[in-house]
This record gives sequence, structure tokens and C-alpha cells, in this order.
Amino acid sequence: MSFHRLLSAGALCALSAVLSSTALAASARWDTSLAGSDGSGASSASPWATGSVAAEWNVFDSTTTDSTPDIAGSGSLSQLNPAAGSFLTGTGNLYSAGGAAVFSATLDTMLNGTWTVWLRTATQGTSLDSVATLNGVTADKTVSYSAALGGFGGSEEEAYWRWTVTDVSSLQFSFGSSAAHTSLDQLAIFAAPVPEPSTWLSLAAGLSLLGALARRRA
Ligand SMILES: [Ca+2]
Ligand SMILES: [Ca+2]
Repeated sequence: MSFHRLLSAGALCALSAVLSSTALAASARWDTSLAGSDGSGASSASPWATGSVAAEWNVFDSTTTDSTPDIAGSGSLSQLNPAAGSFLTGTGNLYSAGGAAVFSATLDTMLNGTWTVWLRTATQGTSLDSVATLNGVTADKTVSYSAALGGFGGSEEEAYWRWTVTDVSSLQFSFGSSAAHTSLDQLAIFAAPVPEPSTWLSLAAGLSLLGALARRRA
């Protein structure tokens, strides 16, 4: 691995560590303290993360296409097989009652350079399948929270997928569940630029300077 690639990999790891320890620390409380089995977090939810490239839904308003994220950003969520018996629950979940759930989400934005992109979901009932794609590239699901549900069955689950993209003009996600009874509670898309290696060189230089100062004081 070249030094340049090593630095890029290091930058990605550091960025991921920052996001994992902050944004994802709110597992199980993503859409408020009421994020339990009834999914009644409703409109009191606050954005998962803030940034210029984001879209977040909590209360869905259509079983086919919802292009008005109610929490943050802009983007479009479509369900590709709404005929499979899907409906909106009283708390705004998108419930695929009669069959597989197949979703696509689109966020049109120009991302110059290299970016880390997250797709995050909260569901009840049947969990989403492990594999999701971004612009045709697969990624495996990381489950950040899971708890068995009572009367409804299945589980409450929070999960995310992560990709790295370079110079793209659109983010096209595909995800879903191959079995019935997935109730989609919350959905977020977020992208953060991966710092240029020069940024990390400056940071590393600054850190070693701080280390040297600390050692002199000790
Ligand atoms: Ca909406
Ligand atoms: Ca919700």
C-alpha cells in the first residue's frame, strides 16, 4: 500500500471512528425516547447528523414515493412494489404487510472528491436484508441496535450501511426485505467528505507538536 493510500485509509478510519462514537452512539434513541416498539417518535425526532448532503424521514406520507423528508435535507424514497399490500401506520411507518419490501432512495447531488456515505434505517417487525447497494455497489448491514418486540413480533432494529464514493452526481440506494412485515420507521442518508491527505499530514504534525510539548512539560 502506498503512503498516499495508507493516509487515505487512515483518514477514513478516523472519520468513521468519529461518527461511530458520536452519531451512532444514540442507538435505540434515534427517534426520541419513544423509539420503542410503537415507533411513536413522530415529528419530535431531531436529525441524526447535520450536513449539506443529507436526507432524513421519520413520518412517511406515501406508500409509493415520498420526496419530502420531514426531518432534514432533500431526497426521494420510493417503494417499488406497493401492490404487495403496504400501508402507512398511524405513526407514519411504511409497513409492507403482504410481501417483500423493495425500496429505492435517491439523493441528487454532486460529490467532488472522495466521500463516505451512510444509509441508516430503523425498522420494526421483519428486519431489512443484509445487502444494500449504492450506485450498484453492495455493502453489508451493520446492526447498531436490536431488541425483540412483544405483540407485533420480530424485532426493533437500527442499522446502517457505509460506502466510499468518488466524483458522483447522484446517490442511488437500493434496499429492502425479502419477507413480509417490515415496518420502516426511520430513514437517513448522510455523506461526509474524506479529508485530503494533506489535511491529515497537518493534523499529524500538530499532534506530534502537542505530544512534544507535553513531554517537555512532564
Ligand atoms: Ca414526507
Ligand atoms: Ca417514524
